[in-house]
Amino acid sequence: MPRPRHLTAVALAAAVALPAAGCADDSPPTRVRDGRVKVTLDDFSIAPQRIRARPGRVTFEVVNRGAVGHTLRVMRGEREVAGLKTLQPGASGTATGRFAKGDYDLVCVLGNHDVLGMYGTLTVR
Ligand SMILES: [Cu+2]
Repeated sequence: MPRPRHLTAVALAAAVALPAAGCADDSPPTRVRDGRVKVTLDDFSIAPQRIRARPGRVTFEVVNRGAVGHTLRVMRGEREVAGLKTLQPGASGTATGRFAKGDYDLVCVLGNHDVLGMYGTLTVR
């Protein structure tokens, strides 16, 4: 039986409606190993949603498993530290940045995808 995608999107949107909780994903954060981490974009999610890294260079190996185009930007406030152009469905790419200690946001900047659930965090310690 096919997975009802619209229900998944609604559930994610509901989770976003509780920003103070910050626990849409209860699994432990994914640790960057050897400066690399795999990220999967879907309609409408970023997985893993929480990533931890040591200061330094990090390369995100990104694949779009969704049915529409997606991007990944890693932001510190308004500043983009790493990012890639729009990935069409099935496409993959990499984004590399140099990260100091701090808290960063992962986001797909297309349409209202962030509101639909395409957001996450990178914590560098
Ligand atoms: Cu998107």
